[in-house]
Amino acid sequence: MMVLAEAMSSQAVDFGITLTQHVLRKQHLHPDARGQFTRLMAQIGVVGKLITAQVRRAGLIELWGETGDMNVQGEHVQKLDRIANDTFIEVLRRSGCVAAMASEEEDEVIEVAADRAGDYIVCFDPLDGSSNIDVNVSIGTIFAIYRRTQPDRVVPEDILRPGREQVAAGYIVYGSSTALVYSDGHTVDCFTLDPSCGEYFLTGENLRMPEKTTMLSINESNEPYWPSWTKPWVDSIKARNDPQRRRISSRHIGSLVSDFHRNLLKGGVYLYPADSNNGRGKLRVLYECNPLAFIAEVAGGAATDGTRRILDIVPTGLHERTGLVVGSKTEVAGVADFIARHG
Ligand code: FBP
Repeated sequence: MMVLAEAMSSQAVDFGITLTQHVLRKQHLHPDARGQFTRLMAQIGVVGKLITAQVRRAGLIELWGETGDMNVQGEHVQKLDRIANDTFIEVLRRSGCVAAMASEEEDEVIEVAADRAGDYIVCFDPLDGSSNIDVNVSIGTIFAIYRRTQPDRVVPEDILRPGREQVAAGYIVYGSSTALVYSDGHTVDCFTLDPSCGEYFLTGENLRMPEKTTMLSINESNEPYWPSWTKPWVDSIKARNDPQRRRISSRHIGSLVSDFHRNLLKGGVYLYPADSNNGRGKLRVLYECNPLAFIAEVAGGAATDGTRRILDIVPTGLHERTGLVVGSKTEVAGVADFIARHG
């Protein structure tokens, strides 16, 4: 009887590694772990589920369109931007793991009341790819996690600090499925949400960014505004294609998180230079560039603004922007070298 039960149970319980189980089994890598990071990652998973539910039903429950407000970025706030932002804030506030947070949608830092505060600081872009929300193209959430620097109060240096101080970073893509990718600084791992049981299962472990670039991601309509080095560099990439063989193709989804995810899996370089139209760059250091640069580096890739390593930038403001080049190490080094030669 026991043998049958065992056989039955092993067949019945054949399932993958969940997000929480994975974070738990990696706790030994963090000697001072007390379980708060595990709880925080689980709560970020909850944010992903709650936003997935809204995104999937948006067209049915009139969640497309704008709220009529403008955010601190000077952008029209989409209804789903607002919902994703409020959801992230409320879940983190209740988690007991966070002392303060900064959001792309919020003017100021949000501090958590002392009786609910925890050890971590979280910076996030609640919904990246806003221009794609209403047209059913994949969008995402991006987050960066730091340890607070003071035990009893939050200081500006808890937020305005170089990205290399992140203890973890990740993103959630709301595409054909919901995928959560995060790195704790040791590996980059991908989880897919199983809507039938509401659990994230490990579907990609220790992801490595392919060295070979097969995809170019840049908005070429910005060419009139590009700095002098960008066009010759883009042409040099296209020149890799010849009559015998096409070695490189082009994709610009318009959702950084989705373009980055594809390039992480398939090999590619994403570029959004600071140009004469967006001045110091379009993308935000804290909410977009730092977390993706952290993941790229752990996966063997690199990220630069053309002259500086993204993770060494010390932001002076909550909504500081920068140019971004992220991709394989060789490709990013090639861009920096190209800029140095073409200025
Ligand atoms: P938000 O949607 O969070 O504002 O992000 C900026 C972004 O939409 C990126 O996701 C994307 O890569 C880029 O801007 C697209 O910009 P553009 O439409 O100028 O190509």
